[in-house]
Amino acid sequence: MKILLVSANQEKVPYPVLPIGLCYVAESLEKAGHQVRLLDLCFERRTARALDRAVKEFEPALVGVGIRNMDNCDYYYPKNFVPEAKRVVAEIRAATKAPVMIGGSAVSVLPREMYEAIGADWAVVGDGELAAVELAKAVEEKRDPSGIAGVVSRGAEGVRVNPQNRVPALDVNTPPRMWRWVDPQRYMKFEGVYPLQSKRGCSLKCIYCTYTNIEGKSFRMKSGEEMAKEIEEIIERSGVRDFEFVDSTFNVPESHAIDICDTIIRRGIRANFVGSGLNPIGVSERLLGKMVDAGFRSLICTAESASDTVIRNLRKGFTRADVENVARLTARAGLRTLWIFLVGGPGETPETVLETLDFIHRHTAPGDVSYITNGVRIYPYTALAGIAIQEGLVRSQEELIDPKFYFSKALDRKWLRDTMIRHSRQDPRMITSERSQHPVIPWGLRVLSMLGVQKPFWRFVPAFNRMMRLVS
Ligand code: B12
Repeated sequence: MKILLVSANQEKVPYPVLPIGLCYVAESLEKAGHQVRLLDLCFERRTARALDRAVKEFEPALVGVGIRNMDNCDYYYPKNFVPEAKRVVAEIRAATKAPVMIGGSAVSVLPREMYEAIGADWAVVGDGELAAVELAKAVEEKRDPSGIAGVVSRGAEGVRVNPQNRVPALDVNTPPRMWRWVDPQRYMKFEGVYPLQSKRGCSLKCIYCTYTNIEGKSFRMKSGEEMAKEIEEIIERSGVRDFEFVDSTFNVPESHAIDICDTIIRRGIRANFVGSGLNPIGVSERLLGKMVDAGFRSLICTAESASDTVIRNLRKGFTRADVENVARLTARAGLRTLWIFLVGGPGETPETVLETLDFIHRHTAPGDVSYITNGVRIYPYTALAGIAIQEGLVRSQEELIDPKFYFSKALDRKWLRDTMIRHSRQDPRMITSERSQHPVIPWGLRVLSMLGVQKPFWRFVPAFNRMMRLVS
């Protein structure tokens, strides 16, 4: 059967990201014997025209739309991507009578509401590899797919959301071989780095996070050998050398991260890993040493806070001492770090905010940058959503399809914003999420990329801040 897959994501902040999830689905459908094409709308100005042309040329019997983002999680410059995704599906409907299935992380976060809002025939929640193949088979055989695991459908009794159908281990998946489906080089013209996934699942308990809802709590791994082979093929086939692991956290569990690094080192792969997520839980000097030897050039450390009170309330499972230790170890290893902070959660006060700022100023290395988000996006079916409902900030999980933000009652929002601005004037290594929405940034990234400057480009945040101060 002919299946057209469409990547609806057009977001360019912080940079355009390759549709890895949709490419996994494309590989699985093809392996199941279907004829598959992928239309990437990321750089497409006139989506209706592109969709119409693709449908007329290919005449698909089923269309699958990948929806990555619901919103940009930014309190000050909110962007809601749901209307955009809805428009794409309407444009597909205008071009073809083929049924439409949707999937992607946005759908997994809130399956029922996204399904209803977008107006697709079916949705897939969680991993797409198995569910999309079974759904396509049912469509081909003109069977009702509503009983298939991972499928969301509409029936006489309303919307039915079936439990996810997760792949047992990543080794069983065909690698997403993205150069076959999209043009990776277009992405590389921005800060684009090639995404790799070495595992799915997250065992952590952070109260605001969606990862366990999307990927589950238990780890499903790809072995070091399989990962290394995948990287070698990417380098050979697409010429890309800048990578980032999109695992929820790269270093948990540490034994797996070490296996990945050891295999990369043993096979002599020459690549740059520029943006993998590091959680301060149990970061060892041994792991960082291996990461450097494997080609890791920089890290993204999701500390979220440097106040013991807030870290405890967010159930991060580490302490400020651990965060300080990571700062020491990464500096010693020569690994530049982008520190991620999430300010305003339960129990946050002006004092705890100042503790985090003190950490940034005194403990992060001169080459490091800190990225700060004010206000915590309340995601449905998380512990934070429960707290917000209890405190009367939101009425139900369902309304959280529209972005709502948690701000501790002990914080004055104006004070918080002014404080962040004042501190980033003193310390230009800080950037707030609202500042990162500046329209000049995508252009700056393109220029740096054209000049062949080494990634990560966030190391130019201090220069950007100084330049902005001159012009404003
Ligand atoms: C790594 C990551 C990043 C990296 C990306 C690096 C890179 N080079 O790709 C960075 C830090 C840059 C980033 C940025 C952003 N991110 Co992000 N990111 C993630 C993370 C951790 C993993 C995404 C990923 O690649 N997964 C791996 C793939 C294989 O999984 P998948 O996409 O879900 O695909 C599977 C299924 O969904 C399904 N599927 C996918 N498509 C389709 C289509 C069909 C038809 C079907 C049937 C199935 C299907 O099958 C796939 C295979 O099983 C997720 C959280 C998570 N654990 O999912 C957040 C997440 C996707 N990000 C999110 C957001 C909001 C953003 C930003 C908007 C925020 C920001 N301002 O920084 C930007 C947007 C960037 C952009 N241009 O679009 C949200 C999206 C939800 C929401 N609120 O809208 C998530 C879910 C995190 C969260 N806050 O809950 N992100």
